[in-house]
Amino acid sequence: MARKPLVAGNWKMNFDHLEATYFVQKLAWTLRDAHFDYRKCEVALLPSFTSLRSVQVLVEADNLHLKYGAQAVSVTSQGAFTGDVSADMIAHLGCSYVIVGHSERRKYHPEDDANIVDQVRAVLAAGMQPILCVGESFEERRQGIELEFAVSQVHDVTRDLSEDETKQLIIGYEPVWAIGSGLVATPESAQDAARAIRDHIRLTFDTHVAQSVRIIYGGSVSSKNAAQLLSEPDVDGFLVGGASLDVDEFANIARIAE
Ligand code: G2H
Repeated sequence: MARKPLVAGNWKMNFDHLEATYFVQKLAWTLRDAHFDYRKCEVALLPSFTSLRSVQVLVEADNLHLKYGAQAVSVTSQGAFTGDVSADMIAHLGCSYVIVGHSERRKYHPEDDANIVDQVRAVLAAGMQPILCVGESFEERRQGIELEFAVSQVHDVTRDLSEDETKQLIIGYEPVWAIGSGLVATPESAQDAARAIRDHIRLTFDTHVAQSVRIIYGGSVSSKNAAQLLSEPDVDGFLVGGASLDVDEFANIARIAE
């Protein structure tokens, strides 16, 4: 089954809403001038909460084919949770995706496995797709347990999901040591991890579910390494951090995945 590649820009805590608006316009123009075919590759931006409404207005007003989403979500639907943003609030802004379990969230916020499962459920219930991030630290790689580690993080979530829910997952394999470091996984090791995750889903569910799930790579992706990574059969696109902050560089990565 052919899976449509996804190139998603994780802006992290960068760009205010004016900068986000400018970026979206410039990216849309750049891709239009390059005759980018959105039927061949999904392009998504994941701004801060404060920019989502501006991005929505622009995308709807100009009928852009860009998708967008949020970087985190509350596990509760409403109430006295100061500072939290619910999945419904995000969905009502036209979002398609929410990142769940990014290693920076796991590190700086109390997001344990149970909380991550609840986030995934909240995102799915609101009709969006979670981009579930998994991946080993340098220490796990040193011990040679990187595949088991990534698979166990996936298992912690999928064991509580139905087949239909699992099909909606996008899994971001992001080795922690590659995040923002300039060190990128070799295409072979990205493929090994993606294949191990896909095999696990196949064993837990079936081939159809396993072939439906998109597994994207994240960690120091750039236009210099994107083509090789994407030539691997189980790598279905990218979660791009630093390189997504430069319009031309991000557009180049999208064009490689087109
Ligand atoms: C990993 C990635 C984006 P970067 O966090 O999710 O960031 O491309 O800067 O390594």
